[in-house]
Amino acid sequence: MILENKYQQLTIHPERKSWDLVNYIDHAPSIRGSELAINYHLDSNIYTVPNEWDSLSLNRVDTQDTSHGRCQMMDIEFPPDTNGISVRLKFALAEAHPLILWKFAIENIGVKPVQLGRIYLLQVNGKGISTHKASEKHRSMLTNLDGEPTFFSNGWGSWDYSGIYQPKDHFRRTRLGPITTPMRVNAGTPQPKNRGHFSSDMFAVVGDRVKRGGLLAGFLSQKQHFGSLETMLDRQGSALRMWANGDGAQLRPGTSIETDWACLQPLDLDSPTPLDPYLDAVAREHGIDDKSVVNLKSSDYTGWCSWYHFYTDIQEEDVRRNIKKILDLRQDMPLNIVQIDDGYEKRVGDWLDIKPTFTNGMAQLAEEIRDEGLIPGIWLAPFIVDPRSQLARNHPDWLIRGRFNRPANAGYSFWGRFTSGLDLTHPDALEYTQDVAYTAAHRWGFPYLKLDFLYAAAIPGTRHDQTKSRAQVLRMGLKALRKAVGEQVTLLGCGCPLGSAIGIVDAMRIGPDVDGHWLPNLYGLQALLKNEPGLPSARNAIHNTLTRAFMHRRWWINDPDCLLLSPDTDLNIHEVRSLATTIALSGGSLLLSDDLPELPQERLEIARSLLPLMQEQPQVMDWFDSAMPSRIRMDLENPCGIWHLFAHFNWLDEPQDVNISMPDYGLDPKSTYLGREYWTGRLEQSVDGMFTMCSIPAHGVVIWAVRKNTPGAFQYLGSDMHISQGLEVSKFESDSGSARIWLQRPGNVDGNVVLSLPGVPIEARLNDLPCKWQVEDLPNCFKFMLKFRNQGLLNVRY
Ligand code: 9PG
Repeated sequence: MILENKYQQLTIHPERKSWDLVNYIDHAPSIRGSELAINYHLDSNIYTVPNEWDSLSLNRVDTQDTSHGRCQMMDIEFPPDTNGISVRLKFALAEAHPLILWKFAIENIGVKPVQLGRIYLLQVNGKGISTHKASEKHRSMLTNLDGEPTFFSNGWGSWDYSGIYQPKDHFRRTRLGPITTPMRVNAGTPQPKNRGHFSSDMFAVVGDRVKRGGLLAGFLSQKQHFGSLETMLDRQGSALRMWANGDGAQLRPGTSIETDWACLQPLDLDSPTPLDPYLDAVAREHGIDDKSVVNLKSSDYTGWCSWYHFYTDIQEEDVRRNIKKILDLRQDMPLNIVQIDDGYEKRVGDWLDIKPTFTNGMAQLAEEIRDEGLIPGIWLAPFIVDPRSQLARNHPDWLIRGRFNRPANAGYSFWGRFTSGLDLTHPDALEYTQDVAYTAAHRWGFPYLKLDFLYAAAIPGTRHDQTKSRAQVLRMGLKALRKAVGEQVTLLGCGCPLGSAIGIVDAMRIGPDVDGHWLPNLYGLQALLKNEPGLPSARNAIHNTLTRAFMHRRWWINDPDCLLLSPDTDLNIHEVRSLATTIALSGGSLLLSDDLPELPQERLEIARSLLPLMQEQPQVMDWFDSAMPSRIRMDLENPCGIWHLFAHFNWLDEPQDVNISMPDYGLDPKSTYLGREYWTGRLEQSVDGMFTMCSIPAHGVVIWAVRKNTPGAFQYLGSDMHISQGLEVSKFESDSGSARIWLQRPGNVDGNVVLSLPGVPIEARLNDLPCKWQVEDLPNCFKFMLKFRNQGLLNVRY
């Protein structure tokens, strides 16, 4: 039994009860002897299906049109086991994409309900996990990973560490146990302790850093189950397991369930966008065909958030002072959203009970914000409950239950208690969350909702409806919130298992909270916490912004969390610039979160230089090669031509001299390039495809605007007005002996632009007044000093 396209060949071996997958993409790992198994419980026994491979029946449908294009389909039916559990296995091999998809349909035609456990869709044991029948020849494993096997692990939720591991590494587990585990760990995903043993959620990539081939394994959605993956990396044969978590949900007689599609995609690690076939398939699976999913389509996704300066001490007056500052800054630095974060509510859970420090109530404040032409936004955590809330007291039956029928632990929060999760299968609890979201959006008037701590609906425990998996409950809850507020309201997911929200939210937090400390430093415990992967810190936030950059504009708008600019934090100026550069290059939202009236002008200028936003998806060059990626490329184009931004970060604790080498960013070293570095203004011409000896401070960054050198031509090389060093140009023209550049910036500008000219300037005028220039270090390069308001026309004769 074989399915084949130009990328892959799948062979099913009923006599071995396993299947093989050979990938034709160069050096991509292949799979030998993968087994399938569905575990379920009945009367405290564990059973495994399918096992009757001798009497399976094969229904082969040659090709079918699906949402993933034409697919070769194969349908295998296993006879029911003694308890009446019958299984169908469907394979679909896409003709136009390097994707093989498969899923189980499980039906209970028996007389007793069973509880589903792990549903293994892929299981090769490699060298590390020994099996009884493991003769060398039939050992099941991933092959072709004998160079430097590497694993990309995706964290479960918004805050959770995502990044690569090698055989010598340890998985980054939290050491804070029940305090934080429910918030950050999918209960179905193991947190391995041994070297070379790793896990992941929803999808993962295994690849060989030397051979440059890889294989993505994952699920196209998390509508039915949370998917988990586990590997043991070994040059001689790696293990990989992938399963859907049945969560012990009941499958009652006469009912059936289909898993989400499992998927394998071979890939070339050196392709600029290696994960695209998978990312696009996931988007299609959720009805996202248009790549811009956000509701804030016409305006920039910019604003201010109250959290990282005021925390829960926020008062109405603080919001008002910040609105006033936003209005004062409007001409120079337009911000759109005013988002009130946690702290206005009396207790988490009692969302309609507002603190007296919000004297006039939320509707009034929203109206004030709207009247100023700004977008009011508000934070809600509709699925988590503070046990001291009225909600918990009045409706104990709305809480997910754990051991001894006590409320299940949803993690410890700085609200000062272990929290609980709402049981969304209780119709009244679900209706309450819908009413809360509707009230915030439509009675109070906040068209932008930050929905936080969403994982709390998906913690393990007992619910009213015992037939639902945790993933089904969360998906249902998120859809109910979307339905309650309508399509026009912008939803930002946070603290959310990523897969559950695709196609529902407009934007998603993809990393831990930012913080005024470089490393986690909760309660001053830096020494203890510095390796905690998900705790608030600038480094942790930056890390995931880089490692999850590829999700941007495929599944939602990435939210890299806020930019902290204040000189009063523990971050030095280089760290602030690294944060600003990462956020700018994420292509996602930009929210400031300082007390704006207190910010010194030179720090505000940093934010100003990021506006308007560059909304492109960045390319993180070394996402599979460094645990903390350091090189980003973004390609830009406008009337001043085509150019690239190359960022290089120095994550070491001491300064570093680096060469910015064109091939490292995918450019041809044989051409010569002109580059201008944004933060220092340094100008360089490449020698042998390199800008050499670029010194970068500890935790700092350089960001070069790189343009192909066209000798004898008139060229724009950059400016100190915008981090892109080019998007400030709205029109550009030249003829023999003169050139004109139209510049567009909000407000008053006092800056400079650098040009390369075919000759020496004879005269330069800005908006018809004479302007000064200066010779730069590179031949034919000149810097023009400009002062204008909103628009500047620079006219140069040479
Ligand atoms: C408001 C904050 C902000 C922030 C969110 C989220 O482990 N914890 O106790 C924990 C607390 C806060 C937190 C994440 C984890 O942050 O990411 O932007 O909205 O809630 O309470």
